[in-house]
Amino acid sequence: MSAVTPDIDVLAVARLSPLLAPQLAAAYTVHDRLHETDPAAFAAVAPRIRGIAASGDSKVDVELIARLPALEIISVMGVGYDGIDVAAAKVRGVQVTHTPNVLNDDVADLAIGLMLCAARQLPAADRYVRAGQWAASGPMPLARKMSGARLGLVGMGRIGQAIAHRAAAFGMSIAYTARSARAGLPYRYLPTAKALAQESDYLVVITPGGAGTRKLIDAEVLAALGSKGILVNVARGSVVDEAALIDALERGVIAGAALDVFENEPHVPERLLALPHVVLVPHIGSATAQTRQAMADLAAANLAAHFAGRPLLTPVPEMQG
Ligand code: 8YV
Repeated sequence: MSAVTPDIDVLAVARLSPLLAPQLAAAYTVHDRLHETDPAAFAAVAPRIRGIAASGDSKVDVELIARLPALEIISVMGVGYDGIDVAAAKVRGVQVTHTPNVLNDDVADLAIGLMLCAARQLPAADRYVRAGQWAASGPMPLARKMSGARLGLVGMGRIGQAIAHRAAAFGMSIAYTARSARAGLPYRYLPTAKALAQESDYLVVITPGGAGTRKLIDAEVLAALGSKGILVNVARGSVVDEAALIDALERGVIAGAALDVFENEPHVPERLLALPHVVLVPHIGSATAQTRQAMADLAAANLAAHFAGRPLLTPVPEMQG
């Protein structure tokens, strides 16, 4: 635990995890979403704020950064930081940190779980038993086999590699797309999401969000995935054109989907809710007690390191070098 330095003011821009909030409260004066709840009080403390505590889905835009002249660091509890204007932070000399690696296993586990759920229709099977349909109507319709199928990964970073590693144990053939081929990996590289979808039974999205990947998975990619294909998204809702996805699911352009993330969380479109063969979970990729503890500790440790003048543990790549 870092030394108590209540003279340091930190703005929490997200509802902080209960695993992080006490750590920060013990070390700093924390202003909990004051910029949203009490603009007058925020205006009074804004000049003193030296740190921001954010989560993976927080927004920190150029306007907020401009209102915080003493800001030195933005610590994100999450690997994704697409909501943070890193360029604006950089211009101001504000550090940005995130929590990579500690959540790789959990997100990869969830991706495999969602593939199995969509392939074998596990949530629907559970509902079938509970509703008494097994006894009333006999066996369920047949599902789809996952082992040995073709997996296409959109994104081949640390989590993508963790998913591939697991998928290999299911005897899946593995291909991926990314901005460029990654040296030293035993997986086939395809230059576009469409080319990858064409050769995949399961298309798993695990690429960072942000402007560079917005609606990368569009109607054309979904058509290429085809009527036996299943889409899994454990990245960001912004990477998939949600309207095109709903349309593709309703019209049988693809077979199914399993989604951990959505365009406008926590709101999930009614039309998606109405589709029984779609598996929906509420952004739980990293949501285990063990991993959230590790993420909270790392987010707190980055702030502590900064304010103690030590090197940051996990600055975002744009801040390195
Ligand atoms: C959570 C995430 O949404 O790590 C990320 O990028 O999306 C998630 O782990 C969140 O950041 C938890 O604070």
